[in-house]
Amino acid sequence: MIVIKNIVLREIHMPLREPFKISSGVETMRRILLLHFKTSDGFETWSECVAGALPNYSSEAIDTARIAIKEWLAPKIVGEKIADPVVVHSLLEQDIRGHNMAKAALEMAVWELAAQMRGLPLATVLGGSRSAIATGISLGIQQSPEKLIEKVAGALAQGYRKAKIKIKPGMDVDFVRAVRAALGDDAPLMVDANNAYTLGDIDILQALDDFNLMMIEQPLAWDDIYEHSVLQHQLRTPICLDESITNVAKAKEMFVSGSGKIVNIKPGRVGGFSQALEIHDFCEQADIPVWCGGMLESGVGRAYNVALASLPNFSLPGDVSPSARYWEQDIVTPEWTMDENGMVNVPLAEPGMGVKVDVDRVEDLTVWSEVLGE
Ligand code: OSB
Ligand code: MG
Repeated sequence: MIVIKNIVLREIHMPLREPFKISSGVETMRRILLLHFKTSDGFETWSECVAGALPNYSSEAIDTARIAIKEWLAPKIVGEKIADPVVVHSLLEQDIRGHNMAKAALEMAVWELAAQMRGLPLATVLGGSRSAIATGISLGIQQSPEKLIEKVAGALAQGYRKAKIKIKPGMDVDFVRAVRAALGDDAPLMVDANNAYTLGDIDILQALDDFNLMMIEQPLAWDDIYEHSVLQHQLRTPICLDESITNVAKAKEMFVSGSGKIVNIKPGRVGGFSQALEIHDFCEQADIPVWCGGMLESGVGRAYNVALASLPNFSLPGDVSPSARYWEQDIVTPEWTMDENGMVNVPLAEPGMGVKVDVDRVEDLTVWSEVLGE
């Protein structure tokens, strides 16, 4: 039985090593909502809410997540007897619509506590089967094709198994053509549009078909399934949905309507691990490959992503780059590292998420904090 005694909610500020630009905005300093949990029998854990500063990815943002967690979600679980982490998702869904990232920060922490209590690695409790994760890099929009070529070439030389190029209208076909020409036919490339196009842009999107991309991620509206099906039927390149897949029912809609052929699973976007596992299992039996996306997480959020990405149907490289790709210094020890073959190890040597939080560093980075519960 898990009983959460209290949660310390805090915001930390972590400067990114380089600005991260997507079609809907740029991030230079990551505002991160961190949660620290204590149970009635002395277990502790940390989790991260992956909402960004602005609601430009989903409708959530760090400020809405703070209110959702404090006012509506934490009160549903603090002090309650939780027999198993699988029940938390439905507890949080009860009468609260949306706020998936806020829900996930609570739900995933309960899985981590359960892993500690069972004496098992988090990855094992989730059903993971891999000891290392193939890793891709997500590259923000660059000023010029030359700059982008340099970034992609550098990343592939470091060992990354996939390079994801952010695109937007006017910075798409020419950029991708230049990278393909410079790096050759075999370079593992994909693009992510973060909703920057409409069906009216079919010519641009079909032009991308010439570059043998692994996939085109979320070209159309953030909450769309239908128009992606219209588009997929006119493209050879597989569409990968990210923003639109907010629960397992959306993955089923994608499958039956042919809106895409690949799913990017981010546990934050889908409300936590129980939905992430359901999506994983559905896609596995429907023969849809999945991979683990990222939200520029600190080492805490990354631990949850790495554990999830160890499941068998995560067959494509995930956006689970090592700490040094984002931060001068991460808030966990050991920091996340990647080997020269682009692999990040799944921590399997000890119970739980496998990294320790550097509490002094977190204190230094804290902007505000508050205690929920006793
Ligand atoms: O669309 O996958 C995305 C970051 C913030 C918001 C949306 C996205 C991303 C990324 C970053 O692509 C991936 C990473 O964490 O490395
Ligand atoms: Mg994306």
